[in-house]
Amino acid sequence: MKIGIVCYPTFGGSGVVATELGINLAKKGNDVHFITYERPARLNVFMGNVFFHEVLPFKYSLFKYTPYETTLAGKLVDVVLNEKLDLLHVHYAIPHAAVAFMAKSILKTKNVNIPVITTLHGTDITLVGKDPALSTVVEFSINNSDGVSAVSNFLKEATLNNFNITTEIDVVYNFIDFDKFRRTDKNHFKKAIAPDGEKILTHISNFRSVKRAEDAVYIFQKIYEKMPSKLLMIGDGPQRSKLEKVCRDIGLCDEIRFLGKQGVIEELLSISDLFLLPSSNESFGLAALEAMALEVPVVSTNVGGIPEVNIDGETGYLSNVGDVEDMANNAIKILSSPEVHQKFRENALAKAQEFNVDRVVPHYEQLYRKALSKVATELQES
Ligand code: GMT
Repeated sequence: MKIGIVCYPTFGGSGVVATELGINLAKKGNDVHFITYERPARLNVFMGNVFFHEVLPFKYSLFKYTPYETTLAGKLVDVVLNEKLDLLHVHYAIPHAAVAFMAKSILKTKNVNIPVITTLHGTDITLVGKDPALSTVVEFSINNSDGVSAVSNFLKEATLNNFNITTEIDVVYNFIDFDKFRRTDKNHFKKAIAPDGEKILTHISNFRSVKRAEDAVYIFQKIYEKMPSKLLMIGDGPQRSKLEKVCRDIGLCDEIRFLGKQGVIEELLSISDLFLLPSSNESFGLAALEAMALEVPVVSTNVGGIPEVNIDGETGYLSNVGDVEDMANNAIKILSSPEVHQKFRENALAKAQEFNVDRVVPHYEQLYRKALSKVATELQES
């Protein structure tokens, strides 16, 4: 099959899922065309059947904003026609689902009926998408997709509750490629970060307010009072300088390391003892799943789709949003006993295996087949 993938090319979860999906579809022999404004951050392999089409900004003095939607639609039409794509899979509804609808409509005038699959990832529904400024467009473009998936049961329900949805939504979870995400011995690295055997706690996010990364710092402060420990803050984003100030204010700059955006997070997770995910909203929590795949238990909030991944009392613990005290106590409970820690590690890995790429990617392929036959039936009927 020849598949076009549209996504945000950043380290954010939707871009990661889209890129890993594309790589795995290519491994299965499909031609995969990424169409986006930058090479996706996780697209760091060379494969003969993976292609990247950059959507370049179009500048003109009249434009206050670059008309990205228009240039993306133009590029989609061009790539579908010239590369003879069989389907388009767009990740994150805004603006990708609406742009795909535009491209599909243009292509229909050229006698090409391309199936469009939309994958909903999170804030495209729960935060940004339900804003009245965008909601009618989001609803329309979901209803006019040929296949729709959501990354958790929670997100599917949230979509049905927030919008008037007339199309079927399949739940296709985030997944893990265990060829890549396997714990490796990085003891030399661990020694550099924690020379005296301190516990290593990790938080990974894009430091947007929904991630409540400052809670990770305050949770760490409480853990540090009880046991020698270090905190790795991985990623970057709008809250970073505020977070660095918090670390200075509480006098823990030497114990908290800001590592910025990292490409090979599996190595950093390989030296981690516990993962902190204090988000106020999370439709799935890919970062938690990646930690669990590397045998790192997760202390998180209990919102959104997180309980579908992190099982309370088994793979980690769940607390109410903002309950820093409870999250710190839970972390201490896990880290204080090597036996308890080991049990949580094993459970985390076992749960992560349920989201193995080999189990999840076939669900996407099934969605593709369904969309292709829907469009074929439409053609026969027209
Ligand atoms: O929805 C977002 O905030 C953006 C998106 C991203 O691109 O980072 O994250 C979402 O998609 C991930 C992959 O499906 C999920 O694992 C994250 O839970 C989800 N983030 C939120 O819901 C906040």
